[in-house]
Amino acid sequence: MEGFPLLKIEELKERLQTTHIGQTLVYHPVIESTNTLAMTLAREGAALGTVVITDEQPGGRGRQGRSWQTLRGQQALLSIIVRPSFPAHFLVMGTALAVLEAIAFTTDLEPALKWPNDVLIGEKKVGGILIETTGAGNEDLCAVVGIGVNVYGSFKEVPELAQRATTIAEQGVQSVSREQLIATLLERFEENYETLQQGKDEGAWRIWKHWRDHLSTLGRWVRIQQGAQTIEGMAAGVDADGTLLIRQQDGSTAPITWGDVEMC
Ligand code: BT5
Repeated sequence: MEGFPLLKIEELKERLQTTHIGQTLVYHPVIESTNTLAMTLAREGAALGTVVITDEQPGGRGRQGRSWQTLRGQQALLSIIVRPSFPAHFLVMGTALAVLEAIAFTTDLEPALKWPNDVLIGEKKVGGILIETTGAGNEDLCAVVGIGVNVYGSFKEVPELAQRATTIAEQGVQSVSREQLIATLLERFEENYETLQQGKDEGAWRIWKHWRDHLSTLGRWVRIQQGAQTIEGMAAGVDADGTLLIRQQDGSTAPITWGDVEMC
């Protein structure tokens, strides 16, 4: 891996202070997509908290068939297998917060969230999340939480990402340890996940409020693309299940549950 060392898995294990999440680590230097492998392992009955992790991911996936671009050996690329008994929108919130908190704690940068779960520094994306589920009928719902964070390097030479993507190093923090960032990310994720698994309203409410407080989308004029349809207006708020509320020019409010948000 030219110039960049591979992840030190033993060091990551030493740094990791979790009970379940990441206690089983499946590492390969190259994996087509950690989410795809994690989905296979989940169907085969992998233990709760199993984490699939890599240094290079040629087939990294985003939402809706999009791709996630790899900078070899310079990102945190992982997928976590969980079995949530709480609604999926809370998993989105708990995961986005975990990424945000891990970056904030290990770098002192101040990331923000773009609804529903892009992690930004300034206006540029530093982290993305792809949650996929498996399980039907009598099987428990199993979710694979895929996370990509850009740590070193830059996307300046990648025309379609130069204006929209950034890395932690590009934001001035060159020295962050990927092992520490990943350990902190898994710890933050575990804490949020366990809070939500307890099923108590106050825990879920705390996570919702924290997530909402970090949404840089709110108060901005936004354009939302839902397939061929575009909705434009002021991002006025989010409701209890994370639905984005858009105040349109005619005074009506459009509830948004999916789509791509562009901040104008
Ligand atoms: C996402 O999708 O942001 C979800 C990304 C999830 C990636 C992780 S890595 C580990 C795991 N295994 C996988 O195969 N995937 C997950 P979406 O919101 O659809 O955003 C995709 C868009 O983000 C692309 O169309 C690009 O515009 C942009 N993009 C692609 N690569 C990027 C990068 N490395 N950094 C920032 N933006 C990127």
